[in-house]
Amino acid sequence: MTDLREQAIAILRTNDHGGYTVPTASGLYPAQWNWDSCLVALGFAQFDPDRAWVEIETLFDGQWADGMVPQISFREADDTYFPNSSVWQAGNGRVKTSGITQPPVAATVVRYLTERGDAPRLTERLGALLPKLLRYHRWFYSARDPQGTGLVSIVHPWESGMDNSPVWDAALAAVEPGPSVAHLRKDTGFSHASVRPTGPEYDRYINLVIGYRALNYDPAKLHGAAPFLVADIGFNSILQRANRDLIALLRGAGDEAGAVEVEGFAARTAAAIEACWDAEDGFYYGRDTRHDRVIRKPGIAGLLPLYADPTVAERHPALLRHLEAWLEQVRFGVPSFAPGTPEFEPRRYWRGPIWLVVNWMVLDGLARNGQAALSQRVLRDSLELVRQGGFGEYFDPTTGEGLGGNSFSWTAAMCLFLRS
Ligand code: 2M8
Repeated sequence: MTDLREQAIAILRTNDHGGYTVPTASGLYPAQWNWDSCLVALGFAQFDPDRAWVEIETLFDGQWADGMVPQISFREADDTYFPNSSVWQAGNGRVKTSGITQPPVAATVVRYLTERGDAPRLTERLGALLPKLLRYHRWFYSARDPQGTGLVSIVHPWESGMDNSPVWDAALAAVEPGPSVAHLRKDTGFSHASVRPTGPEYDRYINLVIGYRALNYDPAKLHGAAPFLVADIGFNSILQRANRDLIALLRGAGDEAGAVEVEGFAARTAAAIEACWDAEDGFYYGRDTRHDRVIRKPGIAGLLPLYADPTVAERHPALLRHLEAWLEQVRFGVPSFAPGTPEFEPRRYWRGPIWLVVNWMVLDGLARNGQAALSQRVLRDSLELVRQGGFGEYFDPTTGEGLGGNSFSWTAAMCLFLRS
């Protein structure tokens, strides 16, 4: 039997469709996904540094003129996916894309690749990417936080990457469902319907897309009109970490003006994330911007301020007690939603299962916050999941079973990266 490293490398090589990596060999996602690609680059970096950079370069080839980097870049036949490019009808003239974005991990990954220092033409490549990263971050603050609150809002649950987390339930229920799209869905042909988002959720996902398409995905109109507008704590934490990494990259490259500009974004976001701390519950919660209310739901996103800021654990040790309590109730960490709650479903998409990419963010945040023992626990669990559950898309925290798409790229990438 080949070892895990060889298996993981084989998966990334197989899913490499020529400069970009599809998320799975199963056919479930026949395109390039934004945060999948960035996180997959962390895996490529372990055996092919040049290829790691290519993944990011290809992703930024889909960047829009206004700076947005889309959730999906459609680069091959996409009729096994719904909604595909013919539904989105979007792009930048070169690449067909969706019309929304995803968690901005790019600057964090580029910093990691830069600090490894082992890719060919590194200075030139970084020089080409930095202005694109800067435009991407500027876009978030102008398009998604026009009032300058420090928290950017997402306009679709898909932007969060945690599609049907219970955190969105109330905000999504307030969205008009539109006509049923049950007959158009393709995902349930690949994964059992019982583990995928429900029919009512999908109807609303698509109705949002249709509404945004009618506005030509114009950010100036979208922010005011979006029926789903949420300042997610996880998304903002990921952006904040990326802000810090972008500042380091810009300063390292001698772009002081750029670094100072991003420091301005980061200062606002640091204060706004801190204002999301709920002292009573000892947890971080995001806000429903559209309905101006706190979303008091314990999703894994509420742990991600640890990933954004190495001083969180010292300020709020209560946050760690939540994580410890979650870990006591499952065999493997970290469930994507608090176990023991009525919404927790260990096998259904983002309502309880484990994703290794989020585990990495949690364990990295814990280590940076001086929580070595907890960080090691999450690392051990992550590697054990692959050893016994294979390279699935995600894992059941109560049994460790691998679920969803098989030969999954970011699971393979995390296996390589976390073992390094
Ligand atoms: C899932 O999301 C897509 C839509 O973006 C889907 O279900 O069709 C999520 O897990 C998301 O975070 C991920 O990027 C994508 C591809 O792995 O799949």
